[in-house]
Amino acid sequence: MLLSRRRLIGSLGAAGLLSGCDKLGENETFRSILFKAEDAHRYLQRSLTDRGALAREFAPEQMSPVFRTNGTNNPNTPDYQALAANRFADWRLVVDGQVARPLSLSLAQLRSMPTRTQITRHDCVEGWSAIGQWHGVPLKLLLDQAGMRSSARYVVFHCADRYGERPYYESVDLIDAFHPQTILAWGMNGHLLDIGHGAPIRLRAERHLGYKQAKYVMRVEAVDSFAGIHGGKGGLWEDIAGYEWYAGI
Ligand SMILES: Nc1nc2c(c(=O)[nH]1)N[C@H]1C(S)=C(S)[C@@H](COP(=O)(O)O)O[C@H]1N2
Ligand SMILES: [Mo]
Repeated sequence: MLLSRRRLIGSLGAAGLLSGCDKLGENETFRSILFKAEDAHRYLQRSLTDRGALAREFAPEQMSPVFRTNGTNNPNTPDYQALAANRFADWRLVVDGQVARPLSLSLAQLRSMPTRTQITRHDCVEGWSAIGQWHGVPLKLLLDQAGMRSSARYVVFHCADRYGERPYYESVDLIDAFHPQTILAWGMNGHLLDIGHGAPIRLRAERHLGYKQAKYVMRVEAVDSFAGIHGGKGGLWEDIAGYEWYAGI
């Protein structure tokens, strides 16, 4: 957002400078500056008002040769280790909360649903980025199948890994839950998701920073508020480290 505000000032400044200068409007250099300002302004409008806009997608040759892992890279609970030892054949994703029809889906069932593939850039607040390809089922399809109730306001992701007593958890609002690039990814870079990156499934909410991209998702819960979710701020880092719940980029 800081960057966006700077862009706003920049683009308003440029537009203001040019608006009174009719003759300059015929000058090629000035015309190109004007158009750049317009582009910046359009971008800004989107980032401020169009929450449904798509995150940038990249070409295969732009994928990072190395995509590092961060946070948990192998949940150390006996339950998770048992699921992993059996290649997640016994794993089930639960979709519940404010839904008419709670779901319990196997990895095979998730993989047989319509798949979206997208190459996007992951931005971690700790100061690194990587471009990777993700394969997964749009979250919208699961919420529709479960019959999400109109009382739902947020979708919470409960993960297998623990930070002390708590699991990792994150959440998004319904705009992001239904965003076309919000998927539960079971694959990465053309293969099944590995444990380091969140097997068997992890969230990709591409308009958000890295800590929103919950790995090792076990349960998707539709809620009307965060009151009953741990510290009440909608995510582990929000509750214990003061991170912003809205991590839009
Ligand atoms: N379950 C879980 N999800 C998580 C984390 C974590 O520790 N546990 N770390 C987050 C952070 S801060 C980042 S940057 C990304 C890292 O994803 P990667 O390991 O695939 O690079 O996962 C996010 N999702
Ligand atoms: Mo991160």
